Parts: sequence; structure tokens; C-alpha cells
Amino acid sequence: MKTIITYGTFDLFHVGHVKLLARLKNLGDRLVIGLSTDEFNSEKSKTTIIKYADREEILLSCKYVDAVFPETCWEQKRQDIIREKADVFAIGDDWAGKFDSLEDIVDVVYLPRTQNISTTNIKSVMSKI
Ligand code: C2G
Repeated sequence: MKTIITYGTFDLFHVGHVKLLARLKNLGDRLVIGLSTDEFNSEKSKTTIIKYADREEILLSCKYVDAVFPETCWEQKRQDIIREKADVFAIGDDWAGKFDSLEDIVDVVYLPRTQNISTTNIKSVMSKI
């Protein structure tokens, strides 16, 4: 059983998220996600539209996702990887290099983001309606 672990806010779930999750699941057999809590998003200077419980329900409805747990701080990844027995840590390449320090316990992979879609873009379009 090859486990892939990733993290994110996944606000206003969109096709860029779906394409990433599909590629992540294709790297192994089990995909687990550390989902940023509303409080942690404030620390990330992100204002989420969709609250944690609904973002969690949306992710769990996605066929690529096997489990979701709360991401409450930057420092929890190492213990999460050990708890989940993750083989691969993978995330979009907007984070390239940021998590290389985890390479002693997991394969670290950065995948290209999907172009021309982002939660920020969706929010700006919505604000003009
Ligand atoms: N993503 C993507 N293509 C897009 C938009 C997002 O591949 N068009 C990817 C991001 O690279 C990330 C994941 O989808 O891997 C979730 O994106 P966000 O919700 O923006 O996650 P972020 O706020 O970057 O949180 O500790 C790590 C952080 O929690 C990551």
C-alpha cells in the first residue's frame, strides 16, 4: 500500500484541485490530505469562503481522496507522515523546494499547477458580479 500525503486549503474547489488530486492518486494507492483549518488559513493570510467542515465534505466526496485530517500548523507534517506511513509527500510546484527538509523520511514531489484557474481568480470574478 503506497500512501501519498498532501496539504492545502482547497477553497472553492475547482478543476485545478481535481487535476492535482488525480495526479497525486496516480502516484500510489492511498491519498491522504492535511486540510488547512479556518484558523490556520488566517495564519496563512488566506480568507476562506468555504468553512472547514464543508471543504472536508467536498474533498471526501472526491473519488481520489481516501482520508482528510486537519492541518493546524506548519510544523505538523513530519509527525503526520510518520502516523500515516506516507511514502510520498507531493504538492503543487508553487511550493517547490519548501518541503525538501522532509526528504529524510519521505519522497518529496512537486507537481506543476494547472494553469488559468485559482481560487483567487474565482474570488475576483465573483466580486465583479
Ligand atoms: N493547485 C494546482 N493548480 C491550481 C491551483 C492549486 O495544482 N490551479 C494545487 C496547489 O499547488 C496545492 C493544492 O492545489 O498543491 C491546494 O492548493 P491551495 O488550496 O491553494 O493550497 P495552499 O494554500 O497552497 O496550502 O502546508 C501547505 C499548505 O497548506 C498548502
